[in-house]
Amino acid sequence: MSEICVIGLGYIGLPTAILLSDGGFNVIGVDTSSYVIESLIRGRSNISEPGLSERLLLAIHERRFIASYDIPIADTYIVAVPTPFNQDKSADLSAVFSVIEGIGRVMKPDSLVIIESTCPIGTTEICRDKIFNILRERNLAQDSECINLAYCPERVLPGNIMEEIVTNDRIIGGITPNASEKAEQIYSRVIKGSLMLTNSRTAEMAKLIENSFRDTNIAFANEISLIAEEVNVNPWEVIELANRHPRVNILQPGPGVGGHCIAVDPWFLVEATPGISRIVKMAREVNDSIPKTVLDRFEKLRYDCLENGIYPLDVLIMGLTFKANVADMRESPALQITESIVRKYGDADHIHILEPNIDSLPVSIEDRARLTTDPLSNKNYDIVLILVDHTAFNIDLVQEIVFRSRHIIDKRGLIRRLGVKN
Ligand code: SAJ
Repeated sequence: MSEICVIGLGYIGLPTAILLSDGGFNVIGVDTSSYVIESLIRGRSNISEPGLSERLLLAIHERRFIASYDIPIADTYIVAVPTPFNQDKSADLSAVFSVIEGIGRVMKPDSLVIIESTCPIGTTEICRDKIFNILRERNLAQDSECINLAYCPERVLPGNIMEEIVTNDRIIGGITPNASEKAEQIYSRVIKGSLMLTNSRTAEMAKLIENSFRDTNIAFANEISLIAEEVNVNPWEVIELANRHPRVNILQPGPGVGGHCIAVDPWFLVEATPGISRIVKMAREVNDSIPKTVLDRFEKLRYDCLENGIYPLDVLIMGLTFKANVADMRESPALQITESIVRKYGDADHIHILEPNIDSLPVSIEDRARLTTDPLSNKNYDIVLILVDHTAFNIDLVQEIVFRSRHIIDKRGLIRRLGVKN
């Protein structure tokens, strides 16, 4: 039985490992985090994704999947470690390079290495050179053309990963045509979508432009919403009406763009071609500026309350995660906004947080805000911020909260979408 080692057991690596293990491969999952490995050894998933935990438990029970700290000798390696950005927005590839070097030290010369982590254009070629140098030192390679390395970006949507990981079309960018074909053989065993073969640079760029496309379009929606508010037009209504044009499809405005992908990846394009990627850069800047506009609005409403002798203010914040129906708070604009409010006005008796996807508040706000499971236990709220449109925020709940609130900042258009009377 062919052995696959998946390195980096996060939102992409773990679902990929389980997909491959269900597809008949023996899978060894590797991570450096003791929390991740210890959770997995006990059969518990370290990430929350619908449909994952049951399949994980079964794969561990049947020993089709095992978790380890060490990179083993394997037929295939899949790299799914994070590629964050540095303070100056340049890509931090230290995790990818360290894993590639670790693989190089143990791999067989004909092992296949696949990189799924989002990377700047040209990274796979650098990785090929690193692997080649190590294999040459080990007297296992004379020619870098023999190395089987491919870049195969993931494109699954958090919240629907277990479905999309099977059905999405995939890009396979081999460093050589032979490497592409080898990677295709692996993915074709478990993926129902089409597999499209190309070179590594094109595959790297395709991943970056997919997320930049979305970021740019969300930035447009956010800018439209700021214009609409300025000229006293409902942003959601105007976008809904414009979208009735047969060739217009504007995305939804929000409190900003979060998550570990869209808020990060466009910077890799900007870093590579700073003078040219002007729209990409500006979209990032527009989206990054939105939380501040929400805070400015909050300050105005707070001032209005104080003017009317209301103090202390009861504030309800609905949603902390980066988007609806996930527990992930990475780069979350909702969390960023909440942290600013708590930093300035934190008070565990008066800042109420409604976030049904978490059991405890992040450390940054835990002492000066309260996680509530029953927002209706409070009689009235002076300011309510709707920052995430979780399904749990249904019409009955939102209607009751609206009745009890003096001011509402609805950054998701939930009131209009649910048909709540305001
Ligand atoms: N958002 C809006 N308005 C919208 C859509 C999204 O404000 O109309 C916000 C969300 O609230 C969230 C952020 O954008 O804060 C990102 O959410 P998302 O659902 O658009 O995307 P992600 O980050 O969960 O996943 C993206 C996906 N990429 C694309 O849709 C092009 C996914 O397919 C990728 O696999 C993933 O990035 C990734 O890993 O790169």
